[in-house]
Amino acid sequence: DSTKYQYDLVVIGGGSGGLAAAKEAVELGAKVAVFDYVTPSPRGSKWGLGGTCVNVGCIPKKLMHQAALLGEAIHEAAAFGWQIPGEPKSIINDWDSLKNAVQNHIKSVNWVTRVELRNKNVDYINGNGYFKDNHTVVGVMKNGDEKVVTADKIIIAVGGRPRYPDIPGALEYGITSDDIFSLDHAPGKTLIVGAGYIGLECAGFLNGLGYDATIMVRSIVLRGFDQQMANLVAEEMEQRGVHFIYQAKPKAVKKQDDGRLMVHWVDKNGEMHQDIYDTILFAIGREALTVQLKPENAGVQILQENKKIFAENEQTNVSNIFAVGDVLHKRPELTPVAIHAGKLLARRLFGNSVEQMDYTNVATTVFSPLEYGCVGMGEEDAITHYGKENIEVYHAFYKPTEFFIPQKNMSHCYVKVIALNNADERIVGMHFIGPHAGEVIQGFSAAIKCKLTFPILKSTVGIHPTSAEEFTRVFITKSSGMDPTPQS
Ligand code: FAD
Ligand code: NA7
Repeated sequence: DSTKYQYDLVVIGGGSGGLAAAKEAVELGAKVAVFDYVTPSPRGSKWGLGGTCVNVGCIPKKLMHQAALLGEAIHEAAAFGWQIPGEPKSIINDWDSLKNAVQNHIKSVNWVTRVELRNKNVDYINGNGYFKDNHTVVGVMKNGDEKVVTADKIIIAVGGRPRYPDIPGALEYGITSDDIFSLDHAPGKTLIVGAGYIGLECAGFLNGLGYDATIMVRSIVLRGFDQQMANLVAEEMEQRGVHFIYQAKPKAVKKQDDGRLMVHWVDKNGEMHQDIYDTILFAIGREALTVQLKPENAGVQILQENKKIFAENEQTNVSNIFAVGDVLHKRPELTPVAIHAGKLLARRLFGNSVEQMDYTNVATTVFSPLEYGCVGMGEEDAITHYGKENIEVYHAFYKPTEFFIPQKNMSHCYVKVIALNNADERIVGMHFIGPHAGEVIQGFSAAIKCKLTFPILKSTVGIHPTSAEEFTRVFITKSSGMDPTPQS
């Protein structure tokens, strides 16, 4: 009997997934409350409603990436005949303007989100939620007061926060992606620890903005992604001036008298090294915020290994408690994934829908200086899954038209299509390195959902002159051993 509870649905976490579920549920007639609370980073950074993506993720990241691309474009413009008055100053001289512009945009999004919740009659509670039992959530407000609410159904959408390594000085002197976009001073010479996509993206835009950026790689670059593509992305970054320290782990961070940071690290032979940086940014992965929820009070199980929640069809082991977004075990940590799963879940809970979230073939893009977009399997995964003899890999390096006049490096512009070599030649992976990779790969991900085959791709007429059309032109197979570099 749902009438015995104050709410039909309480959502803990007002980020991408939680807000999507809450908004969809009220549209379907449910009475809904959302708890959202941001615990300040060890460095003291805090932000408003809307979660990681809006405040410290996708949005500020894309804006800083764009700032870096514009710096590149100013220099290219001269080659096309633009008269640039004086030498353009780099952002090094004016980090504040960039940071303020980005933060002002974020604040406007926070505001719009709040108004939207009010207009839709979602009760927003700015409290840190935890379970009292499987129908009761307590929110600890900023002043320490507790607000207790009961609900028929509860969705956990608390996302995660950056991890720090357990080494002296890391917490004290290091920053993470939670701090970089609102840093009150220019980052200067920066060491980025971690070579996942967040590490690469941060290093990429910092280098593009004119800062000295170094990435410390523990093992490989972009684990989980196609490794040929990952290495091309890293090579391009290296050519643009990003430094890489491979097979190394930080051991200690110490603050010097002049305020700069001395970082000690160990290489694969066990030898110690050190260097001085202005900023050290850890991008070594994220930890789900589930322990703070006191899940044991509700009987919700979390995995020991990574504190994530295993939830078949977003339902936890407790039948009235659900989970979406980054807290889910083995699901892509991406905003549109959290949003889509949240919406579909709300429709199943309150709208008689039976549609389940499909987590396969979700496209993604790494916003490295030369972007990398992909959908489906990487080459290694395709080989593991289907066997090398059952796939065909088509590939080509290509030359974007707009790269010629400014004589930009095109040696890493590359496309790869992985198809089965059986009768229908279904495509199981598409990979693209080049400008606007996200824009390029999005449409192809719809085609893959429609079970795109290699013959259909070949019969697709390209749009000239674009980089995306290179996908319709690939014909060289890796197995043929033919040279994939353009002959003209
Ligand atoms: P979140 O958006 O993290 O929201 C969770 C919310 O719950 C937060 O506001 C949190 O403070 C709050 N909360 C936590 N615990 C409690 C509690 N106990 N009580 C109340 N509130 C609580 N994804 C992309 O798709 N594209 C990108 O380009 C991209 N770039 C990224 C760049 C960076 C630097 C980072 C860090 C992430 C990026 N992501 C990107 C990932 C994306 O941000 C996440 O996948 C997405 O935000 C997950 O949504 P969520 O709803 O699971 O959690
Ligand atoms: P990822 O993708 O989990 O990458 C973490 C990176 O940090 C990866 O290169 C790791 O190397 C490295 N790592 C992990 N632990 C350490 C320690 N202790 N020391 C040095 N290096 C380490 O995390 P991101 O932060 O980039 O992104 C997290 C998610 O958020 C991501 O999936 C996005 O979807 C959004 P490894 O390969 O393990 O050797």
